[in-house]
Amino acid sequence: MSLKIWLRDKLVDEKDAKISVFDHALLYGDGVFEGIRIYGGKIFEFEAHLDRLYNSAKVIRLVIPMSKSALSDAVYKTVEANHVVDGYIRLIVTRGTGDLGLNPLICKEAGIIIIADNIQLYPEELYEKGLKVISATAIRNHPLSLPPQIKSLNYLNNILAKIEAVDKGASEAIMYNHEGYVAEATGDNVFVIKNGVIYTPPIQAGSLEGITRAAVIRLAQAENIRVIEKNLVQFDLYVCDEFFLTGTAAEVIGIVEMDGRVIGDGTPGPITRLLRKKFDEYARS
Ligand code: PXG
Repeated sequence: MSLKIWLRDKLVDEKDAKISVFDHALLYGDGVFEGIRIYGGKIFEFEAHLDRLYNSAKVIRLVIPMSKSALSDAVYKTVEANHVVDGYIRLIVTRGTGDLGLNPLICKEAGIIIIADNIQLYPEELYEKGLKVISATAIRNHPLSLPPQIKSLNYLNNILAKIEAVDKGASEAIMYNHEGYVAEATGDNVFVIKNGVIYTPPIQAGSLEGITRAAVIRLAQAENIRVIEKNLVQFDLYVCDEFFLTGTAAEVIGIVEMDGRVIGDGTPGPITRLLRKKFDEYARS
């Protein structure tokens, strides 16, 4: 079935959803985006996603040509037009049409693209068995180069890390920062559990401020599980009792092997399972 896509200021057929080859999003990866879930017709943590989008845009001096509430209406209209109940929204703001030069400030108006589609969830089996990850040699963006908190259309270093994972037969790659501390996975935040305490790298270690991450921290604390934000090194991941990732696409998923080391007993642990269940209940509540 052909989708209805929001393009600039209206819904168009998928076949007509086209942007200029002079859009700097294409020429330079210049733009920002969000990936958002819809559970049972409700948009998950929509405010937080909108806030992150507008903050990312502000930092790269991209003016989103719509208020938050107008953009929110456009997202709801796109969801309704595509009859999405359990699905995924990709909200993209491009720098807009410019010329072949780098200067973004000559681009007249930012482009808005909204895609709402059903998604194929990872098979349940993957959540039961857990994933294999590797350490990437490609590091996360240096914060003085491109702040990792910006959810930009520039994912090349994460893509290089993902290629390393695929080459080694793993599902995900763990990325470190310029100082060697754990930052995050290529599209997910990292958590480990040791002696019943949850540890996750601080955002300052070089990760995106994950919205799933924040929800899982709150859910863990509600279960009286301690969560400590602390710089982690590779050793901490190898010797933890449990290891899981959080993200919009993966939700909460256990890691059972890293760089050839078995994590815990080789299956997603009890706290990981509990948090996955709590997350599922929360998302659908
Ligand atoms: N780190 C990075 C680098 C990300 O891109 C996350 C962490 C998790 O954040 P949220 O807010 O989703 O909990 C992301 C998530 C997708 C997709 O298809 C998502 C992301 C990137 C690429 C694809 O869901 N971002």
